[in-house]
Amino acid sequence: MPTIAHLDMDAFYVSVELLRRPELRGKPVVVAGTGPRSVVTTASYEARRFGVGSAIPASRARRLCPQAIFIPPDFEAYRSHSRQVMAVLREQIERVEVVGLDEAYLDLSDLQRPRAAMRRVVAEIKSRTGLTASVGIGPNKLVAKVCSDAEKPAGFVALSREQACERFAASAPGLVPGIGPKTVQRLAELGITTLRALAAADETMLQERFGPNHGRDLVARALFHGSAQLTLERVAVSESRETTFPQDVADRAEQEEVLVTLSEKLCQGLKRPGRTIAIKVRLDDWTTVTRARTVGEPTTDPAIVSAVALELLRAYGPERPVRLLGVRVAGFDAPAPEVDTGQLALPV
Ligand code: TTP
Ligand code: MG
Repeated sequence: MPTIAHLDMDAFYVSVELLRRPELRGKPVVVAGTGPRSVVTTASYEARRFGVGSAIPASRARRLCPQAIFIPPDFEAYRSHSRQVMAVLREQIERVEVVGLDEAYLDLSDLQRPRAAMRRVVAEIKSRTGLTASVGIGPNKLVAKVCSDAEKPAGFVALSREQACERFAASAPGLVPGIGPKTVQRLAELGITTLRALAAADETMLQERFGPNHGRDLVARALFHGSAQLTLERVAVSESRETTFPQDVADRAEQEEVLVTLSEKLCQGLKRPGRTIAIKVRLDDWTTVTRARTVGEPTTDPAIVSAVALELLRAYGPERPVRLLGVRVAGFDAPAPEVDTGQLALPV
């Protein structure tokens, strides 16, 4: 029996802003662009009480809640906090599917005590970032997702499929992801305004109205049937930078300079420290050679990477002009914090 959790950060962008402006806690706060046509990205729970929510025009938000404090978005800050949150998930849970900056599914099927595991995850996120998250747990992604939203903020709801049907029976069909506003409208025209009614609706009638697949799918969703399959991330096994010269380079000093620049660029983009440093050298006759060395401590330090890369180049000592140079770092201990770099297929 699969056990899936969905974790979603509470009022994510606003919560990140409140970390550096704690004096705004408890107040209506809105993160929105400043242009005339900008929209609200996040509203604090205090602002939501005034009807201010994601995606409404900022001008409307100002009318609904004139006392709200408006903050322009700082996506770099949200990304960096997101990375910290996702790092906690990956450290504690083996199978993780990140679906956005502030949410992820986790496969808890193999764990003895899945709820305890998620309590630890939430506590660790709080202690490392100061941010709160809400968690839903269920036998599939649909139940988990609806549960994570049910008691925000700092919610923690675990339900079986049957319990989910019961608990959300009186809710509008739009509560369930995948049932959009247009469908909700058309269902209402048929007198179907609750999940209970949708679950009990005549499937043949729905199939006639919505098409065979959509009709069947609507009933299945209302019954909280759904997939427990996570789209797992590919773990990058290495990261590299390389460059092909416009003209072959015979001068060793020039080759070394390029290798240092490549090492610096590579280290800037490295998401995790690696143990193995390698170079790739392609000569003007297309002979391609790689040389690698493993260092004691995993590193992202450009000084170390470039020093090792230079040693490897000197030890090899290319005897013909060089067409291409590359540097690679591999041997990462933890899984990649982001979906693969697109460089998996390139062997050194
Ligand atoms: P959500 O998780 O939908 O919202 P939230 O985290 O702000 O609030 P909740 O407590 O209800 O989960 O979205 C996560 C972030 O994505 C949100 O902080 C801002 C951004 N976002 C937008 O930029 N535009 C949008 O329309 C939505 C819904 C979210
Ligand atoms: Mg959220």
